[in-house]
Parts: sequence; C-alpha cells; structure tokens
Amino acid sequence: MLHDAYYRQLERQERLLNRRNQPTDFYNGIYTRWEHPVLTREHIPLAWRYDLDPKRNPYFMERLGVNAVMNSGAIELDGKFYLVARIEGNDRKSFFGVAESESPVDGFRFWERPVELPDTCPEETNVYDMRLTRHEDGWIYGVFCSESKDQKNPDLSAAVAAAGIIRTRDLKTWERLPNLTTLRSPQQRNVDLLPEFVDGKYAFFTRPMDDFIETGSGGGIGFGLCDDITHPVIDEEIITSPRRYHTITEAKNGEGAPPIKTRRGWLHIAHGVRNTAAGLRYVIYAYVTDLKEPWKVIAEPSGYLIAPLGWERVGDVSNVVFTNGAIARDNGELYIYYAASDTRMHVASTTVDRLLDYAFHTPSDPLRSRDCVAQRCALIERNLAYLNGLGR
Ligand code: M1P
Repeated sequence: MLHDAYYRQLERQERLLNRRNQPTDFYNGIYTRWEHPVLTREHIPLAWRYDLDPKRNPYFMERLGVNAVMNSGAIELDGKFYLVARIEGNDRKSFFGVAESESPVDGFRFWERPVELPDTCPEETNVYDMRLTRHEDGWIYGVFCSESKDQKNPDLSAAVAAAGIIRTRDLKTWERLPNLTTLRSPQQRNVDLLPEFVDGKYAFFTRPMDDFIETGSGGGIGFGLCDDITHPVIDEEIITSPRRYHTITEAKNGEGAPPIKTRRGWLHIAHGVRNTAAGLRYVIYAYVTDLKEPWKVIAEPSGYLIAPLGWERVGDVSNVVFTNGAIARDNGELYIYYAASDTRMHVASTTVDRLLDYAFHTPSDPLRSRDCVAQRCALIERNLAYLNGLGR
C-alpha cells in the first residue's frame, strides 16, 4: 500500500510531464523561445527522492531532495531526443541523468536510474556539465567537469577542475577514460571534443584557467590536439575565441554545445561572462570557425545570442544562461538547450541556416562606443534610403 501523498505527487508530476510546450511571442528573427522549461527538479522521478515504503517513511518525506536540473548535454539517437542533465542534490553534489523524449521541446522523462559513472578518481568530489560528441571514430563521448578539493590550498572552497572523459554507444554503458591532461594549463572547465579528427588527432576546445573560478592568464577558449584519447594529453593550446575588454567575454568565456558542422564552417554556441555590480552575468554567444582549420574564427557576430530574460534571470545563481547541448537535425532544425540561472532547462529553436545568416551578417564588435554608434548610424542610413526608395 502506498501513501496517499504519493498518488497526489505522481498525478501532479504526470500533468507536468504531459504538458505540451508552445512558442512564446518573443521575437528577434534569430530563434524562438519556448514557454515552458524542458526539465526542472519537478521532473525527477519520485523514486529518486522519496522512500516509497510507508513503514520506513510514514510522513512521505523527501529523503534525498533535488535542488536543480540544469546544464545538459544533448543528442538525437534513432529519431529520439536525449538530454544528459546535470542534477544537483540538496547536498550540492551533482550527478547525471538521461531524459528521453519523442519531441525536442517537451515530454522529457528521466530513465529509471541515474548514470553511475565509473569511479576512477578517488579524489573527485563533484561532476557536472556533460557535453556529448558523436565522434567519427564511432563512439559517443561525454566530456564533463571533474572537480576535486585543491589539497595544496587550505581554503575550503579551493578546488581543481579537470575535464573527465567517458564514452558510450547507447547512453547506457559508459567506459571511463583518464581525465584530460593539459600540460600548460593547471585547470580546465567547459571542454568540448570536436566530432572529427584534425590531422588524424582528437581535437578539443578547452578553457585554460589558472584558478578554479578565475581564468587568470587564460586568454579565452583554446584549441588543442591529442594523439590518443585513451591517454589524453594536450601540450599546446592556442586561443581561438579570445576574451576582450568591455565585451560580453571580458571576465571569461567557454565552449557550450560541441561545434556543429555546417556547409560554411563549425558553428559554436558558447558562453561569455562579464562582471557587474550585481555579480557575474552569463550570456550565450555564437561564432564560426573554419572547417579545415577549426581554430580559426571566420564569423564573429557582436554581442550575445541569448541573454537571461524575465524569469530566466532568477534562480540559484541569478542572471545566468548557460548551454552545453544543442541538437542539429538532418532537416536543418536546431534546438539549443540552455539552463536558466543554474536552476532549470529551457529550449530555443531555430535552424542552422538562420544561425549561419546571423553569424555571417551580424556585424562584429568594433570594440568602441564611437565605432558602435557609427555602425548603427550606417544601418539607419541604409534603412532610410531603402524606405525612401519605396516611397515611404
Ligand atoms: O554558475 C554559472 C556557471 O559557472 C561555471 O561556468 P564557468 O566555468 O564559465 O564559470 C560552470 O560551473 C557552470 O556549471 C555554471 O552554470
């Protein structure tokens, strides 16, 4: 016999899981924002949170609460959509869970059990933010942040971030490989694996950092090659998308979804961070790199693609949008999954063609107010001339 409260919670959850999503009236011509989050902590199966046996849990209390569901890797397999979500328990530790749907915008349900990563790093305390890459070698790789206490620093919040690597063929059985070693950067987070070899080597987009929070001398998003993914070592990292003064990437930046191959180049959907009096502000931006030389930026629209809007601005870490997963379908549709304020998962939809138009035709940032206003005045003049030509 189950507790009455169980049936009430189950019914409530079923309503949420069966709720259809719909586009909002937000418009910028670049993408569509969808009304409902695709994953929240309310999507977590009851059996992961409650002890269902009334003898052991007469009050039907949450025994292991979930605080947030966020930063999810994404992939389409055999026509179904999968999010490998970062699930953060009330105890602050994150783990991964696979949610599946027939639709890219709603209906995501977690599998019966969370992912149990092979435990190969005894010092590892926390894992989060998996990026999924379907590689041409035949494996699906998950690259995630593996975090440990910095034993050399007595400060209790001092930590070390490294890129953990696992691989699978079905999202069910995972093989763990050694963490990525970057010989010239003491810390790494937001690392992505490119789906194709470059010069016969595995190609990673990295984010060299001196420290757990501050990137320090790390100049932006890096690129490096590794010979053997089963002993992954990168020697040199070159900066591809640099941080710049008084831009959306001034404080730091990092790769998001693994780069998407398009006819015009590798499309990157990344995040940029700036500092404000109210703390850090995270936005999502896009850029394109060369197909043959993926470290070379060939389109760099100015400013952000997605910034926190309305209720997206509020959550555990407010004023943050963050992506580490997108699905580009064979029919050209593109779904960008992004977390709002480290709390819940949203989706924006567009097409690869539309984002390429955005990337190649949005002017790049001239870096000074004077030049930005000149850029805008040039647009206005062209528009006035065009309207005049139409006789308006
Ligand atoms: O809290 C915002 C984000 O902070 C980190 O990103 P970055 O390494 O660029 O600072 C990540 O830990 C991410 O998980 C988090 O959403």
